[in-house]
Amino acid sequence: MIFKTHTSLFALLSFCLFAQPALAEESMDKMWGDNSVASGSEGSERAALFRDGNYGMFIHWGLYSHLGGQWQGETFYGIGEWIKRQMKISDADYMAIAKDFNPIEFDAEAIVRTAKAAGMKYIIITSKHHEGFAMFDSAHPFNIVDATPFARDPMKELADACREAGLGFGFYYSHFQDWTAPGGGRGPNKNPDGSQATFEQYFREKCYPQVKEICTNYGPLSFVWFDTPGPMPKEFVSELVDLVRETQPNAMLCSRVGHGMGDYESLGDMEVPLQNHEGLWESCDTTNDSWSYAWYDQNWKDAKTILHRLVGTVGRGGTYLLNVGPDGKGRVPAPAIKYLVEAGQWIEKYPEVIYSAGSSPWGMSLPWGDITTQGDRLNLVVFEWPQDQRIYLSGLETPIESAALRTGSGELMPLQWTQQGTWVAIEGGALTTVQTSGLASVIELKLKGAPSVVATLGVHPNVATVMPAIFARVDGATQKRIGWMEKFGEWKHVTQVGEWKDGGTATWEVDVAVAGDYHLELTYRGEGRPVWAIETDEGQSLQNQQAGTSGYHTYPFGILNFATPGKHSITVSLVEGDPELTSLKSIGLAPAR
Ligand code: JFZ
Repeated sequence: MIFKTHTSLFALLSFCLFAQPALAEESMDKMWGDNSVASGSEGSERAALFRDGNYGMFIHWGLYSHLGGQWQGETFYGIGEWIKRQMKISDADYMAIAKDFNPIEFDAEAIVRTAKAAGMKYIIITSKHHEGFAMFDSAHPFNIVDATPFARDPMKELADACREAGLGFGFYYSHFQDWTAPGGGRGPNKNPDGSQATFEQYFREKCYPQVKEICTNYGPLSFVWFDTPGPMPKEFVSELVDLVRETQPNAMLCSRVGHGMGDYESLGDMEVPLQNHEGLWESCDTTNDSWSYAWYDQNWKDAKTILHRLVGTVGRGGTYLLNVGPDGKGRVPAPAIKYLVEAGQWIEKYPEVIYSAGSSPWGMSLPWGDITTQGDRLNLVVFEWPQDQRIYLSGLETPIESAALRTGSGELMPLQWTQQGTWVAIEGGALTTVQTSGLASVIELKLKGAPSVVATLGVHPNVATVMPAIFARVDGATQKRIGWMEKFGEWKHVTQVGEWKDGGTATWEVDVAVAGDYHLELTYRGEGRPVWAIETDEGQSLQNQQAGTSGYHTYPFGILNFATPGKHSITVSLVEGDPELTSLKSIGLAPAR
């Protein structure tokens, strides 16, 4: 997923400020600047932490944390660090907040302890976000040491604590957007003396000198995470890249530096991709909804959700960067710590599932969980045990050497497996509730050689299978990735099939383990009451009408029969309904009992 289009994220964000339809069909290439990466970093030494760690902590912390999503008694429910811009707080009012910012409870060592207990290998923190406030000691006066009663440099404290504990450390720096510095992206366009401010001026007077400060005053950095390059000219990005390379030869640059100059790709926020993705990449996510602290935001990902998203990201071939937002006193919210540590205790028992683990040969998640690899060994991570406690795998060509459930105390409980055509069923006979409860179980499958898999979509006989539109072959319709903000700054992305022409179809090639009846459901959005037709290669068909709603909704369409197991195709077409407004997100099949 490499976007070469130079339409900027900046442009997209502006678009979304003014038009916020629930489902704006914005293609991803408009959201990003050039999100490609320079090649050659993959095997490098500086990529080692990133490649093998697979899990890091992101921290959004700034003056906005003191507001916590509230200004003059009113709550802003979007991502908290955007409050200045979204609530149109004046520069003077905003800069004055610094006088009240006194995060006396900030405890760098406690944060490092949490990250370690969570199983994370590094921390990346906002040294300066779009608001323009430096959370470090800077020659520019709008900083935490000179402008607040706190008068400490928490970045120094955190950098030291990370080094002490053997964690990697890196800085986020908003290089284009600076809302309070004259000439900064979306900042004031006039200088205090009334003269015109330019981006070059902001770059020379603030951005470049500050990047030099973060790169020279805090010891070795593992990452410099620039963000939202917008329309920033290449010459400036090059200067920053050169500066980082000279001063921090071991720092990894994320693709959001712009102009294809990063070492690794940063994917769209808050998502685990559906398909395996090549190269070095990261998915950044939040423990709740907002990146920065927001007083109302209690939508925490629990330990199981954190693990599922982490294993899913590693299973797709990536690295998971998970954010916490300390409050105005410097405290990381207790629920975030609780769930991170719970997930960390699980990782401590099953480290090989995460660290230095490879992606799943199936190229996608599976209905019961996900898979990571260590050489010839597969880690089957079961998040939802089917009732019959059988785990099915389709298309595995490499013979199995052994199968065992890891008990978590280092013991292996042998499991049996049976081959049924292109499928393997793994079962324990009498797995107890204890063995199948907990956050997730790990089945270790040793293979007689490197895993070889025919990655067809498997229709599982004992658990519902959802098949997203990204896996469909589309003819006479448009398969497209769209993104929208659900709340301000909360990105959602879907690959859907829409713009149906007459006779247009979406077809899923599937491998059915067991012949029989399956409930078929469609997830789509639309208007009025669309009519859909579904047909299999065996001539089994369904046609039915359901409601069309503005958001994606799942509707049952009937029972579909497969007379024989094995390879089949399922073809969906829109029979009636607005061909432009009706879009299909996924189909699902659940065994009828
Ligand atoms: C940016 C910031 O604006 C935001 O405040 C936060 O720091 C986040 C981690 O990064 O927001 C983005 C950047 C890129 C996309 C979406 C939000 N994107 O391309 O989908």
